[in-house]
Amino acid sequence: MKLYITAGSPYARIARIVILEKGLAQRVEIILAPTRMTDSPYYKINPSGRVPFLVCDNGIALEESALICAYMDHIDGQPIFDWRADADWPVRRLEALARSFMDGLAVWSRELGRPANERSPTTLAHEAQRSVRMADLWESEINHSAMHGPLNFAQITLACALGMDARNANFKWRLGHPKLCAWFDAFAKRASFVATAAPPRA
Ligand SMILES: N[C@@H](CCC(=O)N[C@@H](CS)C(=O)NCC(=O)O)C(=O)O
Repeated sequence: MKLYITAGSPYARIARIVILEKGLAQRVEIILAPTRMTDSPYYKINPSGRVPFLVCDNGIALEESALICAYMDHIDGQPIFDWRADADWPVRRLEALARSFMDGLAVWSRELGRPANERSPTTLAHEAQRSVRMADLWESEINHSAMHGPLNFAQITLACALGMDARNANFKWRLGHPKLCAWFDAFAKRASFVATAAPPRA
């Protein structure tokens, strides 16, 4: 299988963590995709131009980190991240909250990636304020048992969202959030998280 990524994509990071946690590193080739440019050769592989993008051995190609992760989780017939329908609504709620956090941070990050004179001050301010509200919310959610039990997508997604501070100096989520800091610092020791760290923004 081939997984197309960019080094800084938090969505691709989720998929890369799942590969490592599932011991699939030998089966998945990681390929850096040139995104957000005119006429990238990558558009011939994935017309949407987005990452992560998984090309499976049977030729089927998948977009969307959640779908890619579910596919990889099932590939050995022993899923470890599967939901148990009735019992797992709380985890799915938390995962959605973490993804919502990440989605806002990704918009902020995309805006920062534009030339300074093309950035929208309105968007920058809106996403900065959203990130403060979401960090406050997570400070009150982080003691939920699902965030401390066996690894799940809520934990991985939240850690990848918080880790986006490495490329955005204005995302100062640690301030006033001691419980979130303690949770993240413990999670950040995982080998799969360390191995997938994004390089600082160029
Ligand atoms: N909902 C998608 C989001 C993927 C996404 O937004 N990826 C960004 C990188 S973080 C991307 O590929 N951007 C390139 C582009 O927009 O052309 C997922 O979960 O996989």
